[in-house]
Amino acid sequence: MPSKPRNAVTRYRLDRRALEIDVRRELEMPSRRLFNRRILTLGGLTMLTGCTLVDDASVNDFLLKVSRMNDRVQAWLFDPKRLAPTYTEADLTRPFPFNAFYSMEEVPHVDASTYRLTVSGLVTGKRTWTLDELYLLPHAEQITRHICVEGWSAIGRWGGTPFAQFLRRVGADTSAKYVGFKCADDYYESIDMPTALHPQTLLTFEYDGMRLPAEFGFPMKLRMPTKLGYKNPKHIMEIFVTNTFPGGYWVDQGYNWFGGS
Ligand SMILES: Nc1nc2c(c(=O)[nH]1)N[C@H]1C(S)=C(S)[C@@H](COP(=O)(O)O)O[C@H]1N2
Ligand SMILES: [Mo]
Repeated sequence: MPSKPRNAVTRYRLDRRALEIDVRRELEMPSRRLFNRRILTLGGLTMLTGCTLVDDASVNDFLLKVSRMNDRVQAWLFDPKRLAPTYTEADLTRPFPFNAFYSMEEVPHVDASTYRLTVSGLVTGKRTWTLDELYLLPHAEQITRHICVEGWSAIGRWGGTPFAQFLRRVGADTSAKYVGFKCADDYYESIDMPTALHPQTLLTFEYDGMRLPAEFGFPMKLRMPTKLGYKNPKHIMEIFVTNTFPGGYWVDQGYNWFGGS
């Protein structure tokens, strides 16, 4: 189990509503039911977290502790070999929904000719990559379901390179805890190493057989069918390997970090 990202927790502003949504979601997930039935009663949780729910601050603290506890439980429940469901062409959702923390008009337009992907942190191959170099990497495809916490899901077809192979290629320390992402908008994300190495985690350059359109994350989106939508960064500019908890755009506003689907 990864250790608790303690420092990160106290640093961040909390969004009470986001935390409540998170806790409610956790309670409803079938994969958590065993865990839930045993201890996920309000009384059980206050006991486990050592919280007293006397004021807003303590409710926030409680919800955040539940969320961090769930990070660890999810990481522990995560089976690195279990595959998310895949679908057929006939199942594709058309049109595929766009989502970001801004509207379609504000989508970043990354210039393909000057674009460089930076790979940094705990890797032996610190360098930048051009798109042409990235397009030569081994190719894989998936048709999977993207699930957004805002209440929609959609089946899409993505093409790109298996992320585990890419990490090995750049000499990543795969015993490190996190892989972090910086994006061309103000978005950032981080994931656990077992998910980074999962066989269905793809660094994608294509959507439905075409170059990834701007709104879906050109030049690349990390696609993980084992994680919720917000964990899948678009417009990736930098990938880094680290043991220091990097947080994420929504996580730092109170969303659950592990974000398994
Ligand atoms: N760079 C960046 N990546 C992002 C986001 C964003 O706002 N910026 N939004 C996330 C969320 S909440 C979702 S649901 C998906 C939406 O991806 P789509 O537009 O391809 O459907 O992107 C995720 N990755
Ligand atoms: Mo989302």
